[in-house]
Amino acid sequence: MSQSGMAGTKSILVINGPNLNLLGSRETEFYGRDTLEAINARLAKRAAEAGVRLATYQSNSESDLVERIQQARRDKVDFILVNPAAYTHTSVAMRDALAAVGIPFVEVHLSNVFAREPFRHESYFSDIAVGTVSGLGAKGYELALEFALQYSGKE
Ligand code: CA2
Repeated sequence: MSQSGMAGTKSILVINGPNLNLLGSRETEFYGRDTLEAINARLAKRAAEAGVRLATYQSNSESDLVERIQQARRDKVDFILVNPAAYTHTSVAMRDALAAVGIPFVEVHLSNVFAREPFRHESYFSDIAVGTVSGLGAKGYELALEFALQYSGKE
């Protein structure tokens, strides 16, 4: 169900967790060569084409990420794409924030977490997400955005 503030305008928030500000510089074998700025620019372009409001946010701080998720409810955000990064595997606080705001979300990972260390196989988010994308690189954000554009809550 859309909770859009401005009549008819869907609002989508993209949240990225710790160290994703370093994208494109190191560990390119896992995370690819795109910078976060480049990824966000592509998402913004697609959102503009679709007539949707899109905001992006990255933080290395768990508390700031929790605050931003809480803010999303006040902003009447309809859908969230979130890559919690390392907090995927540790953050009950981010999970609780997403559960509390009740905004549907897709969990996105650049790398295939299931092909990596066992500790990356556990997520505090997957069971409350609408779905997850893992291992498709930066394209995963774009595919998740396409899903969010079509999402009506009646799926
Ligand atoms: O595959 C993903 O998207 C991850 O969420 C990325 C996290 C990792 O802890 C998760 O298990 C899977 C790590 C993000 C670190 O990003 C960097 C980017 C460039 C250079 C170094 C780290």
